[in-house]
Order: sequence, then structure tokens, then C-alpha cells
Amino acid sequence: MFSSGTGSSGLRVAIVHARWNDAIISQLVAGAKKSLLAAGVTEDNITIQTVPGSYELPLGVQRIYAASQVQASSSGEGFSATDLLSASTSDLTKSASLPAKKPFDAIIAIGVLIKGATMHFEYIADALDSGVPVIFGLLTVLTEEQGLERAGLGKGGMHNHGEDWGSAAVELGVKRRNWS
Ligand code: DLZ
Repeated sequence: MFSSGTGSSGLRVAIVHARWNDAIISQLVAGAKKSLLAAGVTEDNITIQTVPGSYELPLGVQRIYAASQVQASSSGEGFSATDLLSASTSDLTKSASLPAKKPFDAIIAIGVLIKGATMHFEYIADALDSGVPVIFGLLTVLTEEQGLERAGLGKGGMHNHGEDWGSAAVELGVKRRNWS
């Protein structure tokens, strides 16, 4: 696992998650956040926003990254969760919730598609391209039980995949910083 000693100091990470299948999603988000904190990412450098469903994840990721870029070069006011999909990019800088900071170093997109149709999955995978490392936290499962298992809530003893996504975000965020 990446730790604060690996250069994660000051790393900013956003988690954008769908609101469908909340029992599974909330556990995955908690797992991702746990790994971020364990790796040295500070609480105030973790931003969590939601979108209605997994289909909206690409747009949510693009919007939150664009907003953080605008925010970094403007007066420093933040944006609110409800504005994420509806406001113009400049509007996103006007409502307060985030202090002035640099753009996100990595974004984790989390969703659970139960009986996810193949095209739905492929569309989302293809569209998660925002110019910043995006961690693909989309579970495509046949049953709710399979989703619960992958969130560490099943009887099979599978670990919480959200923890892997948090670690991957830190690793890619640090590597991106070192490579650029
Ligand atoms: C419509 C829909 C369905 C049937 N299933 C899921 C799901 O399992 N997981 C999920 O995150 N979202 C689902 N959605 C909602 C779509 O992703 C999307 O939010 C709506 O179609 C509105 O665009």
C-alpha cells in the first residue's frame, strides 16, 4: 500500500459515486476512503460527490475535475453537491463548500450495476476519460449478493474492493505527479 512516505502528502482525491444500490455503494465508498486516509491523504483533501446512477458517472467525473481546475485558478470558492450536474462550470465556483486548492490528482468513480447490460458497461468505461487518473470502481454483477460480496458484506469472505480503489487512486495520483 502507498503511504504518506511515498509522496501522497497534499494529494487531492475526489470520489464520485452513484446513488443506486446504496447498501453496497456506501460500503465501497467507506473502503475507498479508509485506504486514502491510511495512505496519508487528509480528510480535507477528500471530496465526495454523488450522481443519480452509474450512467452519469462519466459526466460527474468530468464536471468535478473541470470545476476543480476552474476553482484552482479563481477566487477559491467551492461548489455544492447538488450543483454538480446542473450548473455551468463558472457557476460551480460560486457556491461555497471547498476551499481554494489545486485540481484533483485522482478521481474514483464508484457504481454498482446489477445485471448491467454490456453496452451500459462499455459506454461508461469508454467515457471515463477526463485527463486525470480515474479509478474504475464500477461493479457489474448479476445479483445483489455478488455486489455485497465485493463490498465485503457477503458470507464468502471477499474483501471490500473499495479499499483497492482507494490505494489505486493514491498510487496513480503520486505517479502522475512524478511523471509530469
Ligand atoms: C436505470 C438503472 C438501472 C436499471 N439499474 C441501475 C443500476 O443497477 N445501477 C446504477 O448505478 N444505475 C442504474 N440505473 C440508473 C442509470 O444508471 C441512470 O441513472 C438512469 O438511467 C438515468 O440516466
